[in-house]
Amino acid sequence: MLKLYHNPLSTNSRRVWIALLEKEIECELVPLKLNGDQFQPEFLAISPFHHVPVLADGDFHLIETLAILDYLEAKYPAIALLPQDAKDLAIARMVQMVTVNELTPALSPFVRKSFGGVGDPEKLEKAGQQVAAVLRFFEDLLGDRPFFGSSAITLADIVAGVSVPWLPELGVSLDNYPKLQAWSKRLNSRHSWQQTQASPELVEAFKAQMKQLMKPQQS
Ligand SMILES: N[C@@H](CCC(=O)N[C@@H](CS)C(=O)NCC(=O)O)C(=O)O
Repeated sequence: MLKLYHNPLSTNSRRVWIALLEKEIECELVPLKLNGDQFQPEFLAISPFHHVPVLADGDFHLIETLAILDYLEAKYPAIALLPQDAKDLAIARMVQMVTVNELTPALSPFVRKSFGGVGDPEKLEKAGQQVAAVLRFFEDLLGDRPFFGSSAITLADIVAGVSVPWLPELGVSLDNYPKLQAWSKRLNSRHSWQQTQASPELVEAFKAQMKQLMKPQQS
């Protein structure tokens, strides 16, 4: 059976976990606390950059979320999570890359602020503009279809769909993006999203830990 080394609060781990559930692939979950256990030699041997997720298929160990998703799609095609049409396939890949390369880095100041950190107004303003540009791009790209490049869920929805629906919690409103709002609702109601949602207790404990860590930087 496949093994997924993950952390319940890791967005990247969640993407792979959701894909496994959507594709109905059985998998053993191996949780890491990321409290230093990711630096243990046994884990570094399979994940040299000490990150989760790691997918183990027998002796084959795979890191990097997008590579893992591609592997699952190629090895388990029965429930397809990528469109066939050339343009739609490109849209699905584009959304994955824009999420990782444009949206995710711009979220850092918002995440920091939501954990009680002191937000640098200039950085927040710049990051806010970048997030808005991504949301406008995604809103237009979604068009009148329920999912990116498809009438059925794709890897693009999985990759963007653990970040965009989280934005209101970070203080970024989706009010100006009605299509993305409806799409977020659609995803949040899926079994795979609900099953992989971190418990409120876990989220609160993590926030408290982050606040503690950020204390010296605030004084
Ligand atoms: N590029 C990697 C990034 C993975 C990543 O940053 N994982 C975080 C959790 S979301 C992690 O393991 N952090 C702990 C650490 O780096 O020590 C991917 O897409 O899988």
